[in-house]
Amino acid sequence: MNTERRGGTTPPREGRRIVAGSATGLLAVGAALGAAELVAGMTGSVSPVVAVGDVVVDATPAFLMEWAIALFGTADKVVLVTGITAVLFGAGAVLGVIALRRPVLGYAGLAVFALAGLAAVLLRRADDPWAAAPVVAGAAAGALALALLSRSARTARRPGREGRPQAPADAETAPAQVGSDRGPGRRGFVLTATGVLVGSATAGALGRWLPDALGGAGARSALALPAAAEPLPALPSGTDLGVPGLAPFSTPNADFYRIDTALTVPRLDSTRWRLRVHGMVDEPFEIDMDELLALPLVEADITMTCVSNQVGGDLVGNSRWLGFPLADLLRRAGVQSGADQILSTSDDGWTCGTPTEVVMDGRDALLAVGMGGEPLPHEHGYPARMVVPGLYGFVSATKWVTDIKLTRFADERAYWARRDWAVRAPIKVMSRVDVPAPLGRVPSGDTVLAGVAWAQHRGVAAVEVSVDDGDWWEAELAQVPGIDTWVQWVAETALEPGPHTVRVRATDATGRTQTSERTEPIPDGATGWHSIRFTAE
Ligand SMILES: Nc1nc2c(c(=O)[nH]1)N[C@H]1C(S)=C(S)[C@@H](COP(=O)(O)O)O[C@H]1N2
Ligand SMILES: [Mo]
Repeated sequence: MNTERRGGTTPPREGRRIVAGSATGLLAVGAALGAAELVAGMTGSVSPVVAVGDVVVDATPAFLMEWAIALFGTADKVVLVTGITAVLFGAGAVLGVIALRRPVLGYAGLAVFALAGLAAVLLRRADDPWAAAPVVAGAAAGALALALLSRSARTARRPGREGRPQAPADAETAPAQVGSDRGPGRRGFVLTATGVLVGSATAGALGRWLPDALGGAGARSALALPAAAEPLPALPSGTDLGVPGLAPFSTPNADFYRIDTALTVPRLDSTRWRLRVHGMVDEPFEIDMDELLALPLVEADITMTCVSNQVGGDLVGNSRWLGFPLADLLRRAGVQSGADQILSTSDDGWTCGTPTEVVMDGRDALLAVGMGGEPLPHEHGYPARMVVPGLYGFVSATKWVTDIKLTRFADERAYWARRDWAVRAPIKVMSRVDVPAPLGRVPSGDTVLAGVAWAQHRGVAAVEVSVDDGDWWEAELAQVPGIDTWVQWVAETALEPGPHTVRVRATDATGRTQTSERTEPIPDGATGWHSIRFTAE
């Protein structure tokens, strides 16, 4: 029952007002966010928190961005979204306390945040008729929660008025209620609060998973990919040496690295997806998913690499992609002369500039819909993305792509090019040691060294290894289906017990050997030899 204490141990009135008020404010913010997520999920429009985050990212100077990325790595998005949410909850707590005395100020505060959210979503998605819906729903839910909770909190704080029984005659219970402003009133508040909390959490979770769970026509689970018009043969045997610890030749979708600026993974609906091809073209057009899937699709084995990959890093992965040749799509539009840049834009506003000549030179540049035998995972661009063999992802691999504009490099700069990264960025020849693991322990005697090497669209001609600064010798290369993928390499050597170092370098098919000079990823990709230390015992 009531755990009322008396006299000096009762918190002062002011303290209770602060507790009830801040709880009210926190819960009202929760209700607003939950409702906004639910409506965003149902209407397929952008979440206001994400939209505000995008605005913050866009407004952040490059040096601060780099600092944040250096500090938080790929968790930078989580940090930003958490930060925005924390600011909202902090402001909510303060407003909740104020609102207990001056309700109008509480609603005014809510309105200010709603307007900021509205500005952010409209900035991001002026063309989406549903853009404002999540903010409106969030503001309504927030106001309702604020009204319910502050009424309940005020009731709880007013003994002898609404919701409080008159001091009962029963001597047993009377002491517990003398001077108390709790009892049923407080219970009412706790009940209301619990209801609001559960409701908001449920709404938020539903908003995130509803579209997929419902499995509507546009959900990823409902998308049936056609077979390629000319399917590729199975991978040649011997592409995967099966050495334990060595990256598999085909990266499973679930293990494929993920790099993007999206604050939360965009979850698009394929029935609402459209790609617009326009700019310096003779015949601009739009294509939807039904039309795209009706075209003769092709398959290609392509290894993607992120320019941010450090020497020895794992921001690289290989898959069999299904899609339509980008060059054919552009030919349909009729590219005008001088349009040297393909400026592609994702649903969430990220932009990417790709040299037109590279896409048109006959390589398997794709508008991809499938990856590893499945529709693209949401994380990797569902329902459609670009993949261009030989170019780092930031200048070629737009996920959730909805707009392709033919333009000139001299006229427009894409997202990373505006932030001091290169404009043209072919993938550099690179090799990595996977086995032994860094600082690993292996049995002495005959030892297996293994790894991967890549030089997409040129091909890897040779991989050399050197142990303990000794002579370079050539590793054995596994099979590859073409020049656009990485290749596994393996080398065997006899080792004395003790500490050892192995280093590796690759040479591409144009005769260019990986340089020993160590450079950072910015602006156009890291260079240097990968070496690892290990112990034979
Ligand atoms: N929409 C969008 N597409 C994007 C990016 C992005 O930030 N947003 N990042 C690019 C970068 S830098 C890389 S390396 C690849 C990574 O693709 P993945 O996450 O499927 O591995 O996506 C590219 N496509
Ligand atoms: Mo990247």
